[in-house]
Amino acid sequence: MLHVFGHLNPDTDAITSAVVYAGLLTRQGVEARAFRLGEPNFETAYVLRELGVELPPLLPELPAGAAVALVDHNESAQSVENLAELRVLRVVDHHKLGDLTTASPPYLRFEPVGCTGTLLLKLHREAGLSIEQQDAALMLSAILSDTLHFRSPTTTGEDRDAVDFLAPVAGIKNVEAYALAMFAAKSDLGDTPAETLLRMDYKAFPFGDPAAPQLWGIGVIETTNPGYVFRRQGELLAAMDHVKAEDGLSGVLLSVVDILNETNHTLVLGATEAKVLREAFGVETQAQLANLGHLISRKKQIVPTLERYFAPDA
Ligand SMILES: [Mn+2]
Repeated sequence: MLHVFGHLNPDTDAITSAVVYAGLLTRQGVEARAFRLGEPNFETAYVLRELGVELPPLLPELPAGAAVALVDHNESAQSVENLAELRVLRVVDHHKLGDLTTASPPYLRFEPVGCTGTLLLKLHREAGLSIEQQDAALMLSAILSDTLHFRSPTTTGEDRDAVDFLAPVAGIKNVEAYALAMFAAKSDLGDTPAETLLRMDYKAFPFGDPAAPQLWGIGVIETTNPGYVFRRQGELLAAMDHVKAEDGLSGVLLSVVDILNETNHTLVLGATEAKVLREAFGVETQAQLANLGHLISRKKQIVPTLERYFAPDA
C-alpha cells in the first residue's frame, strides 16, 4: 500500500493533494491512501468542513522499506523523519528539488506552477479521467490557498486556467467570496498558543555548504488581520527564541503576510537575523520588525534570496 502525504506543518495544498492524489492513484489501480504529517490549520479545517471531506489520518510510524508518495514537498527537512529508509516511489511537487534520493527509479512530476493542485488536475486530464466534484473543490481550494487567490508572485497562467475550469465542476459559483471565507477562517486565530502560530506554516531550510549546512526556520502567518499578530509580537518572539534553541537553528524568521494588502512585515529574533536581512534584502530591522515590502512568497522570493546569500563562494 502506497502512503501518500504532504509536508510537515501541513497547509491546504499538502492535505488536499494527498487526498486527491491517493484517489487518482486508486482509480488507476494503485492501492494508495492519504495521510498527513500534522494538524490542519484553520483554513484547511474550514475547507474540509465546507466540502464534507474527512481529514486524512496522521501518518503512522512506517517501517523501513515502506512505499510512499510525496506530494507538495520533496526535501527531507520537511518530511517524515525516517524518509531516508522509505521507498519513495512517486513525487508530485511544485517546489525546488532538494536532497531527495531514491533506491529505484521513481515517478517524478515537478512543474513550476503555483500549486500541487494545478498539477493534479493535469494528471487527471492526461489519464483521461473525469474530475469528481469533491476533487475539483479540493484542488480549487488548494490553488486559492497557495496563490492567495492569484496575489502571490508564484501564480501562473496554468493556476488561473485551472481555477476557471474547476469552479463550475466544484459547483462554486463565487470564487472570490469562497477565497475570502477561506482567508477569514485562516485569520481567526483565537487564543492559539504563540509557538503553534509560529509552527503552523513553518519550514526549515538548510543553507550554505551542503556538507555543513546551517538550518534556518522560516514561519509565515498569512492573514487578513495582521494587527492581531502584531499585538502578540512579544509572545511570538519568545516562541521563536525557544524554537531556535530546541531545533538547533542558526536563524529564525516569522513573516506576517497581509493577504489583502500584499505586504510582508517580518519578526526578527536577534542580531544574527537582522544582519542577514540587512545584507541579503537591504532592509533594516527596527524594534525586531523588518519591512520586506511586497516580498510575500517564501518559496519564490525569501528562500531564493537567502540561498544566494549563503551560497559558498564558487
Ligand atoms: Mn503547495
